[in-house]
Amino acid sequence: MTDSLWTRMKEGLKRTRERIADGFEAYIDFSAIDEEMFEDLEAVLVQADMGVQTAERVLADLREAVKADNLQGKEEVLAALERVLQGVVPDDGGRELNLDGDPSVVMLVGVNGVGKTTSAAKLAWRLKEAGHRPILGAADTFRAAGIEQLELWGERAGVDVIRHASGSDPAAVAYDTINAARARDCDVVLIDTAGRLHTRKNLMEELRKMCRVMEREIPGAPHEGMLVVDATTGQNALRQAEMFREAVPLTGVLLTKLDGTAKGGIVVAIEEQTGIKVKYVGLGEQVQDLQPFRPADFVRALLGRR
Ligand SMILES: Nc1nc2c(ncn2[C@@H]2O[C@H](COP(=O)(O)OP(=O)(O)O)[C@@H](O)[C@H]2O)c(=O)[nH]1
Ligand SMILES: [Mg+2]
Repeated sequence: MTDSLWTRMKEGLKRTRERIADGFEAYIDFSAIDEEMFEDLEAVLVQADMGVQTAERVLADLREAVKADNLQGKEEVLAALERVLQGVVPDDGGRELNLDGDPSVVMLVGVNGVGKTTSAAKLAWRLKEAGHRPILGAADTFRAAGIEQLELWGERAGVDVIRHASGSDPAAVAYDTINAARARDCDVVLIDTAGRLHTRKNLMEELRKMCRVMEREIPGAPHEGMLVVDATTGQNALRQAEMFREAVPLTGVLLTKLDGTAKGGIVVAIEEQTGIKVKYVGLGEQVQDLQPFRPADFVRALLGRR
């Protein structure tokens, strides 16, 4: 199990790793540990979408480590870089879902197309595998196709989906899903939401209202406000975090489509700049392709080490 998670992570990060490793090969002269080397290293990290601000912090820490321990040569510098990155994306817990509620509510938010609906079902599948009794709420009522999509994925995951007609009030769907969870003895409520941004103000209002309705039913709900972001959009993810944060208390990030992008450095930027922990990563389109985020594996895979 562990090995297959590692293999998937490594496979998923292939393009990002190639960008970084090729960058190291092509642009960096490790024979002299000087300012030029540090600047080139920073440029490669920015290329992999770590963001300028985050790459600067990483390089500041790296400079210090190299100086303190008088490190020499490629191997020592890259080992130090690995340690620095692990400090930025720490393996210090806090990446588990908060399931303290009775039932617990996990709300998935994010802009259109990032992978909310599919990730809600993948998460439901994963929770079910772990012995939970999840239920899905189709609170993206904007399009009938969106509701049907969740129903289809719910079937794949073997998890019930609560739905209303398209166009109905998403808060009412959330309310009904909570009550269905109680009636059916489910312990985790997963709420899929809309993400259309051309009505941004309405969307944020709608999300706030859902939060109010759910909190009235279960104190502390939503227990998880999961921001779903698409890794291929790179730095845009940061703006999305700021935007959704105004409406929903965000407790975690679920980063989709890490497979097939060379922008995997965004994971580091998100954590460093928003302070929100990445809890899950999407590495493909199958129901099993959502993984808990394991930072040590991620950093190793990113740098192509071991
Ligand atoms: N390759 C890949 N595709 C994904 C991943 N997550 C979601 N998708 C695809 O992204 C598309 C949009 O997903 P959807 O859940 O409908 O997004 P929503 O609009 O946020 O609900 C679908 O085709 C998904 O299969 C992922 O981790 N990897
Ligand atoms: Mg959707």
